[in-house]
Amino acid sequence: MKKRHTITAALPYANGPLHIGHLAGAYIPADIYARYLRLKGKDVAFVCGSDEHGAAIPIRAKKEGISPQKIIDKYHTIIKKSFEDFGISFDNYARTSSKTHHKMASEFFNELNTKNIFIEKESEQLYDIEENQFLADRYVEGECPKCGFEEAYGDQCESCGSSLNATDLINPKSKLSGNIPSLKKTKHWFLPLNNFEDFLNKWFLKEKKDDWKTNVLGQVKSWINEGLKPRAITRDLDWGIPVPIKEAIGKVLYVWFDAPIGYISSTIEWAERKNIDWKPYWQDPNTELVHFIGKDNIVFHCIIFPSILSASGKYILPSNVPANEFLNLEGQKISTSKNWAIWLHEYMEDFPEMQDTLRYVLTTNAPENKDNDFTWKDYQAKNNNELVAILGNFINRVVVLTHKYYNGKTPEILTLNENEKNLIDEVYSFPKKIGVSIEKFKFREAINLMIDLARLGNKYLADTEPWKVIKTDESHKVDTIMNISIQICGVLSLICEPFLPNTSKKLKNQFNIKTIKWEDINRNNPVISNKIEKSNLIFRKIEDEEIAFQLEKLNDSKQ
Ligand code: B3M
Ligand code: ZN
Repeated sequence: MKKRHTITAALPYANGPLHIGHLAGAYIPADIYARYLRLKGKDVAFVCGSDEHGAAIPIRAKKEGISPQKIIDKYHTIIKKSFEDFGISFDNYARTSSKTHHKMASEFFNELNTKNIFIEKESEQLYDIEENQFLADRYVEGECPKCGFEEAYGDQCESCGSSLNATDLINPKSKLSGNIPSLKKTKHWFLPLNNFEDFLNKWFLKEKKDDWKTNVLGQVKSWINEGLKPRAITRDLDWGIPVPIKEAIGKVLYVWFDAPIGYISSTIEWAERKNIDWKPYWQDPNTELVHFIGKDNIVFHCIIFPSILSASGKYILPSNVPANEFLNLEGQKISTSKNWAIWLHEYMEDFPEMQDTLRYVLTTNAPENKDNDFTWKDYQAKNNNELVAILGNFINRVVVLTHKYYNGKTPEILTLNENEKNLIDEVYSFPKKIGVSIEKFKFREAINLMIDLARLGNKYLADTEPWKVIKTDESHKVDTIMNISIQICGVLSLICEPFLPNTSKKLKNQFNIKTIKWEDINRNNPVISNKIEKSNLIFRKIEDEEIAFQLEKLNDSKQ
């Protein structure tokens, strides 16, 4: 493992609130990874921020009838609050409208421009005569020339993931007026990706990448093999970071040029606050850089941004980009425009204090290797049959029995039989096994292991039946059973932290456990305290009516 870890999660556009697809795609996996590494005592910078440029913002502003500035202020606040609500533990959450970021993105452009990396070219671009505006990116939609998807944007197709130039679209239509665009000449600065093919081939095809997901590698290799084309990194728009040279007055940087640099700017802000140097987090080869994203962002993180970083020459490249596939909702694609989504701020109103339930369901059901479906029925089943019936039930039984037999005090182990020795070994093998899965970005596997430990605890109680043994327990066998069970609760309280941070906090309080390093959770160091607090149940059952209400709400609000 490297010495230092820079973990990024895709910068959400500040043009709308967050939904469950966002959490499942990038933020929960990134948060599990960051929390786990911190528990291992690693030096971690986990950064993110709002993406406040690009056509997404003025389009939303037009729809809501307010200024782009009001839009970003409004949604930045809502998004930031949702991340806090769901315990996404960013070290810094920045905004790309900040001074630090404008400066950093401009410096990147200037550096590459001085090195003559870009090509300047006049070309015909799509133009809406009625609206008096060039149509790029989300201002235009049409058929994807690669896969035939009819709602591809001017810069990419979200269906097949290809990156496009607006003029590649078949039957393009202006999103502003619905008109068929005409063509108009304009000058732009292009990043000639074709010049980076050697670099990318070497990095991707020659360096070992066995630990990368096959879906990510497959996409990237096929794009490289098809041959890469120059991509304009400037736009004729009035919203964005001004291109910092005289010849480009009135033009702004393409949002996907500046946004990934936002990860660096966010790290700079964080480092300034801590009074440390940001550079090792981006420039020292002993740093592991990992980008957590959804699959529609692969091209930008695996081809375009690495090319920009390599052109500068000072930066490290990502060690991994564990992109997730998409999460569908009740069998249909999540869609903001059709209002087919579960919005995080609304979830919080309907299920206050139940953030961990959603984290749990979205992790056990994460679209790690293929698209997956979220259904309210499954959400209820996972909550009731796993969190309540396995984890909650085990904890509750241990607390109740310890209070009944020992007044909340932990009894001592007197003797251990072979089975119990093996059981204790097994209990303490979980942190290691879970760590291995997390380090491979297999978060479903990791969280299932965590629940397996609670299952093991339940089985132990069912097999040993302390409630029967206690009646004739001259040899104090129950002391041992309860001591081991309390240790299992202690281990659970620690290893559930990356997945269920609120629950972990409650359990640690209840069992009087202090946080220790992940490696220190081992059998030489029993996780146990003298006293256990009484407390309310940590999970609650979800009733059929609550699910029926959610389904009705979802269907009624569909547009
Ligand atoms: N703003 C796009 C998205 O939400 C985006 C990511 C930027 S990461 C640098 O798909
Ligand atoms: Zn496509």
